[in-house]
Amino acid sequence: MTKCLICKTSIEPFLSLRKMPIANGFLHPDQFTGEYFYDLAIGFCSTCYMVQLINHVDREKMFHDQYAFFSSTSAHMAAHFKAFADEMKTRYLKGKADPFVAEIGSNDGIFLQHMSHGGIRHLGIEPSGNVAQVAREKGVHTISEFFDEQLAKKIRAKHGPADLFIGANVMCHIPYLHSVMAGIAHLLAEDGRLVFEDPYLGDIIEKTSYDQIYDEHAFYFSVSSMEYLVEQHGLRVVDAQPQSVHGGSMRYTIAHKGAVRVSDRVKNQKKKEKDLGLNRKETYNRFRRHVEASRERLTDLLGQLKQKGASVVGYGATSKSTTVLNYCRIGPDLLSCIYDTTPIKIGTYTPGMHIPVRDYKEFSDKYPDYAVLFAWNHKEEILKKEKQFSRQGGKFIVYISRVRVEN
Ligand code: DWN
Ligand code: SAH
Repeated sequence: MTKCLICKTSIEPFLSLRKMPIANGFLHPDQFTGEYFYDLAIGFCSTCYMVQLINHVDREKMFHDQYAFFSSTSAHMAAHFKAFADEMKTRYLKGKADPFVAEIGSNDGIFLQHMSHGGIRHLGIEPSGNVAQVAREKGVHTISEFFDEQLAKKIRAKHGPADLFIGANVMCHIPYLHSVMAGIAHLLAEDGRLVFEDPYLGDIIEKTSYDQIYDEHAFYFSVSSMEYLVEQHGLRVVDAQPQSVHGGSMRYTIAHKGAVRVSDRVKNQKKKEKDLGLNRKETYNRFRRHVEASRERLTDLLGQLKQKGASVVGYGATSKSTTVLNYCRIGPDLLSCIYDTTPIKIGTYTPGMHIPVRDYKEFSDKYPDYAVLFAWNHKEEILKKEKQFSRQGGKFIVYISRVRVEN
């Protein structure tokens, strides 16, 4: 029996996605033998409503000096983080004498660069050494460590309380969330705010975006489960704002209990979650059936295209694609390669299924008939960039929310 990481009661597994490699474990042929695999499965806690992984991969296997995800590869995300930073400055930092901003999972400095350039005292906490170094080169103060309660104490002793504590697509990556929340409660100034965003469970269920399920994503948050967690640390969810990025995210604003009025949006969102059935086991069983149907449709479609002799590639070697490729058993026989912009991924092979990753600049050398859009969350940006592909008759295959060929 597996115990809930948040409330310690037992969790109910509802979907098993087979043996999986490390989602960002892009590799070279000499590393194929001995590649690491684990059982990817997810469960629901009917006590605190937290949806979570059943098995966890050691953090050092995922976050290290060769981490393959660089936040600034998307211009749309760069604009999102600029707007996020501007809003935070106006709302919470204006008029403060010498504010201090901390961010976990600060990656290549996509958010904190806007604090650094504004002369604001800041600290990035980013364990993946290579992306942290890129941030430092942009003038962003960064330490390469994993954040937890112990580190929070050290940071407060050195820098004083944080007026603002930020996290984007990182909180859901940390299985030891109680330590993280206890640390934040200790570090946050009395009138400080914790503001973070993560992929939203409601969107994952509604869109059948099962590809959000992989080793790095230990949790799939809702406002209801977040409330349960933070209240155990003297904190309160005071706002919840849906975001369109990463296929549908939620931005949570959290403060010390009693410090701030709770927005009506929190109550409204919790009502929506009940209506969506996020508190019921049946919802997750239905999700499993939708996932299985999606796999069948995608593999059928790719099988038919192969029979017809069509050329098919992938676009965007995302972490999410590792789940889809391995769960659906899609290999180089069905997809000849995947195009991507990330230098560290180019020339490698995808985890588990070993499809070659090529430079996106070569995509136009000889356009394929079809391209499976694994970076579906960046669809607008990619479609704009690849107008010529569509113009000369190429078609994108999208599998979220349903499998289809886009015309
Ligand atoms: O939570 C996480 C999110 C924030 O980022 C991490 N656990 C890991 C990572 O997940 P992902 O790999 O699924 O993220 P993206 O942003 O969907 O990845 C985009 C991929 O697509 C990158 O490899 C870059 C590539 N790309 C491209 O080839 N052309 C992206 C864009 C925008 C493009 O135009
Ligand atoms: N915030 C960025 C990066 C998200 S990827 C964005 O939204 O684009 C997740 C990042 O969290 C990785 O860079 C990883 O190294 C970092 N991370 C993982 N565990 C962490 C921990 N315990 N403390 C701080 N950062 C962590």
